[in-house]
Amino acid sequence: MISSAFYRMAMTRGFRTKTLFASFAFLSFFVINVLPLALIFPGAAYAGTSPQVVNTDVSIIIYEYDIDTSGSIFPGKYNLLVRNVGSMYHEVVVFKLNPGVTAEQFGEVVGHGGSLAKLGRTKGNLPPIEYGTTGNLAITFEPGQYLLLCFRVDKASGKPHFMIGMLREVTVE
Ligand SMILES: [Cu+2]
Repeated sequence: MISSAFYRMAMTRGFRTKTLFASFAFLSFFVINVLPLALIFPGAAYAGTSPQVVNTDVSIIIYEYDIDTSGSIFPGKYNLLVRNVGSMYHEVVVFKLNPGVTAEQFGEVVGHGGSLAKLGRTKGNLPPIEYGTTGNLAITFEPGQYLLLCFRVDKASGKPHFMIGMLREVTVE
């Protein structure tokens, strides 16, 4: 009984010592590492809780003549992996449509040599990449309607690729 009580006491004291040490270690860590960082870069110490994560889980496949996305895109930062699995050069232009503008209207206006400025604006682009290669497209998506397009001109028909299939409408919400 005595040894048991002594053991319990020793354990309790040991626990207290450990807790105290852990508190001290945490405080030291905070004062030495976090506090100066917070003073130099306000907000940096909280980077882990801010929405700065770059999504790398969506890829885009381009070929004659289509653009496929591997998954849904939500508002946020993306580093899209683009794979050209076709047999010619292709590009990806990310165009954000103004509210109310449809893909059909975009096709009509641009097909007749109209201005892109009234339809929306370009949010990013991956310059043409060779077939069999990959590229990366870093882009921040806000809620809205987007078009993924290839403006390369088809030699046989003289038409831009987006008019013969390389146009993908994407809703971000
Ligand atoms: Cu193309």
